[in-house]
Amino acid sequence: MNKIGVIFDLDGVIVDTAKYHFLAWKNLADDLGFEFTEAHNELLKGVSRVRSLDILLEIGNITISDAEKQKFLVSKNEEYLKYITKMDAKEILPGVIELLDILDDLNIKYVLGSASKNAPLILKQVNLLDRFLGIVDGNSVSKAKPDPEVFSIGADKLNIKPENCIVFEDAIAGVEAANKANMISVGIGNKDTLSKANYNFNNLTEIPENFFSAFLSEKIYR
Ligand code: B16
Ligand code: MG
Repeated sequence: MNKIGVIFDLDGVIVDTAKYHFLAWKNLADDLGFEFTEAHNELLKGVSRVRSLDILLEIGNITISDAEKQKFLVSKNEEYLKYITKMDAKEILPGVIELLDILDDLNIKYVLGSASKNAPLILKQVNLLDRFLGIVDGNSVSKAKPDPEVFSIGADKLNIKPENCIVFEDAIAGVEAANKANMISVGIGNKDTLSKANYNFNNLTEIPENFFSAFLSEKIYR
């Protein structure tokens, strides 16, 4: 019997869409007349689109009406979609396919838990949509990460108890959300940045082959 389930974040874990978010947000900042750097873009990782715009406007020290914000959210996404619709399977990050194959072999179910409202389109572009049991994205939640809602819905879809779900995340807000959901958090990326994660790896190629089977055999099962 399966005792564990897995929830994957999308941007920064399965694919690197942060670079396209950067180009689209930078385009908006250029139009508004201020500099938006890659360091600024780090602040937007794992954060919802609406919150990202607020952070960007804070950086530019700009105040605008809600109607204008709405207009910018639409135009930013249109710009972002120009990049997304050109994506293909070559953009899947190293180690992803191997990890999904291991999970399939062990009969462990997995779902997506992403802040992105474009998550289904992105998975379709890279040919991974059919591999996931379910998708929880920015359209499915009322509260964004670090709220645990996205992962709690994921656990429901997996039909696995939260404490037996393993979450792969690259963002501080996502690790915090997984911890709040009482799940096992795996930080992908800088260990110092993601110090609150239960486990840390630089990328998915570093996950030991027996990582999941060790949980299944209850050697490190909580
Ligand atoms: P969208 P994740 C997040 O994806 C991105 O990291 C974040 O930069 C973005 O603002 C958010 O999705 C919303 O994306 O504009 O497509 O709805 O890391 O949660 O998979
Ligand atoms: Mg992410």
